[in-house]
Amino acid sequence: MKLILRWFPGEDDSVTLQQIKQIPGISGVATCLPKVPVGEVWPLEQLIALKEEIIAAGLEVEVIESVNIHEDIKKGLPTRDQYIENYIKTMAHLSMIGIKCLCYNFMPVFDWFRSDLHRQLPDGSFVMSYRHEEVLRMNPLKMATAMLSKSGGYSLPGWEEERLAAMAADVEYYQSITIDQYWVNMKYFLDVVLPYAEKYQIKMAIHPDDPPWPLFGLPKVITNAQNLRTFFSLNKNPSNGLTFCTGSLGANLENDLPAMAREFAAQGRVPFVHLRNIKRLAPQDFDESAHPTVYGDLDLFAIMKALHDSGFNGYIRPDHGRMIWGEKARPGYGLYDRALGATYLYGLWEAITKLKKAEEGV
Ligand SMILES: [Mn+2]
Repeated sequence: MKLILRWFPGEDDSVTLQQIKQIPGISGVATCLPKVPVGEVWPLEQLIALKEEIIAAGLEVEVIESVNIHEDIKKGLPTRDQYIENYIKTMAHLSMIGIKCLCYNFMPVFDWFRSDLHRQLPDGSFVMSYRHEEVLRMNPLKMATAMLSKSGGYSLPGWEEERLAAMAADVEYYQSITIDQYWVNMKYFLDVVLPYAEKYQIKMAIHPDDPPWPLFGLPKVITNAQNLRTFFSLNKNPSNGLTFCTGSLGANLENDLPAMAREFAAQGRVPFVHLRNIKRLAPQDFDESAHPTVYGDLDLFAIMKALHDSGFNGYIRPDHGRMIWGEKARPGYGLYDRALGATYLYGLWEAITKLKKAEEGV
């Protein structure tokens, strides 16, 4: 297991590589080239420069989060082939700098939704929160404008401006296609891309839908165990994997996360894990919370144990943190609470490992 932290290059992050290097247990970062427009090839020179910057700080870069998928691929338009070709060229470049895991998502139009990016908790910390009724009262465009206006000047991953421009037309398009057609479009992409991923020794890791339920009539498919089984049945290539994001999947009360971690990690389908906790206030309302089990509804120990028992050997990162100690940063991506989360996760992993060794009498 390698513990990493997400980091955004090019002065689009309040957190520096030097600060990340000082967090106990962290071996590297998950990063991206945020300025390359969706659908274009990531230039090799920029990737080499990015890697050199990270290596110079004493950190590794083996995970990319994310190479976004052009909407034409998700829509299944004839123009998708060119974008898929570009995706494969990007993967070739990523393999040249030693990338081993590629996180992506197949969510229509938007990567994630919150109704509030700065909700204050009684302890004075600020968290991102989701209230279903509030979201339903907005249309997607209002939602996007509200989220961007509260991002504190940082880009919001997955909410790139070029996406927003075409948003209204995109939403209408997706409302007109069936879930079955959406699966077909996904399979088309996987069937072309996965043989290359295998050749380049890159594990593809699809991120679940966040939140994991239908919104605005858009198809949402990476939401629960049954749909994940469907997903893995689309293409059995060993490079076909999942980013097991506990905060996303955990928003659905019916998802048994330790059982899901056990099932999919044991099949070798989990190269990357996002660990965070959430506090549910109603079946479809939640606040993001501090990582330790007691602060939320997800049993982080049980999830870690399930991964450990299943021989998990991939990358883990603490996911969103709260904003604490007066920090100003991109919502969810400050230094302090993610560092606390990282050391908590590191401690859980050490304890599970040592207890098992003691039990085995090693
Ligand atoms: Mn996540």
